[in-house]
Amino acid sequence: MTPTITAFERSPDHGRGLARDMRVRWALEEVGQLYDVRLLSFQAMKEPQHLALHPFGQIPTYEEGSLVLFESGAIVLHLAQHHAGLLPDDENARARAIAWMFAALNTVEPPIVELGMAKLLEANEPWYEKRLPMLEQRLRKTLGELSARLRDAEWLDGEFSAGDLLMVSVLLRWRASGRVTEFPNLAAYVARGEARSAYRRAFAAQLAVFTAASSG
Ligand code: GTB
Repeated sequence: MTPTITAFERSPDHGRGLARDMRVRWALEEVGQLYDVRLLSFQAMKEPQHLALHPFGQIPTYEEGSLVLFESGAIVLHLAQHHAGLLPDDENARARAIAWMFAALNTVEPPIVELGMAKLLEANEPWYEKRLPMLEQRLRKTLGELSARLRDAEWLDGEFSAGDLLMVSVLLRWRASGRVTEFPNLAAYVARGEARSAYRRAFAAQLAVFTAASSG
């Protein structure tokens, strides 16, 4: 059965692959699973039909037969558990790869998003100048720790896994800020992820959606 995911009809990132359908598309491409995409406007995301699938009215969702999932991490984990290629067979290595998935979403993504959102939404607020260095320092600390663990390894723990897929996905938003010279090994790690053919196919697919919406 071909699963269906949801994505922005017109992504606010202008096709840069930063919206969270990208990580799901990438996982689908890594495991060789064909998929359909249902595109949604911001308005449609908040309507009852979509809220029945996603309690927070967001993208992405994943529908496969009677199964409906939301949360990009849960979707990637589901794909990794049901297809070969994104989690190691060894039980302990598998548990560690899943730990890296949680680390990406629970430890690394929050300070990246918080800094980005503050820059986007709070720049004119009286507290901004005081808050910014604190957010930057918090992110620098986390990235420094990740960088120290990765060193010059190709991936976080042996072979490429769903942990790397999510970590690279999360770091792409940091990379988009342009301030990557401080952690060259993380920048190189992100570039290795982007060089994977599955990533490139997923990126092209989401860009095609934005390009079509812009030319229409
Ligand atoms: N925790 C959820 C998950 O991982 O699936 C978060 C899902 C989420 O934040 N979805 C966003 C959404 O639907 C799209 S990805 N937002 C609409 C809404 O909440 O009303 C977030 C996103 C949006 C835009 C950019 N960008 O422009 O760069 C990057 C990321």
